[in-house]
Amino acid sequence: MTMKFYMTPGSCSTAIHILLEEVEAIFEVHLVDLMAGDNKTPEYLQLNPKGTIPVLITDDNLVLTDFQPMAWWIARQNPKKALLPTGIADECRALGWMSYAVNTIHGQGFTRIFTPDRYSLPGLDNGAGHDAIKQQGEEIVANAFALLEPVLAGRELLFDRFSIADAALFYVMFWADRINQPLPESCKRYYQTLLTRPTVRQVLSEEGYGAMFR
Ligand SMILES: N[C@@H](CCC(=O)N[C@@H](CS)C(=O)NCC(=O)O)C(=O)O
Repeated sequence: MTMKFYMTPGSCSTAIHILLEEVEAIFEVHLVDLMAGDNKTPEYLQLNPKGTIPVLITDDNLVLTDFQPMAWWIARQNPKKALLPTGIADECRALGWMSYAVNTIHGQGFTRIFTPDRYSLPGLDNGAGHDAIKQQGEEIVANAFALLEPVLAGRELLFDRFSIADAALFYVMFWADRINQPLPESCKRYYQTLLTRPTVRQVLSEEGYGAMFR
């Protein structure tokens, strides 16, 4: 069975798309239009009751519905592509940074910036309330990048080779770039280096961001 990949261009699924290209996977793309509510249809919720993208159905019919196990599966399934650093200590560090990107930078920061309505409280669900929630999100993101700044200083990648953690940090930096949230110097240089990676260019071009490279 061919793998099926449920994704939305320019979302967190972009990083999984990059990892699938890194391992030269063969997969069928199923576009999910979040704005149109494709992720809330009964058919989609049967596939992923969480109503989120990405979803990956593997060639042996395993349904993966969360970013981190999906990235882990892709890396573990393709050991020759070495998408994890060497040694258990660095593997754990990679999981730690991936988790920080997905849970903190995305889950706490960008979710407030992109969907402040989710955090509204009675009496706060007006424009000013949403602006305050977005500002809180921007602060969470800015603090996270400030924390990463010394980690990335003088480095092209988090470890000695491209890993699932770099893919996760890439998508949150890509979002910062899209909304013009400034990245500190080392984060910016790291992000710009990732943008030169062939799989990153290919995926962004396929997802409609080719103009970034012209
Ligand atoms: N924790 C989830 C996060 C995925 C997620 O939040 N995806 C967003 C798009 S980047 C989504 O599906 N949003 C739609 C929704 O939550 O209704 C994961 O690990 O996959």
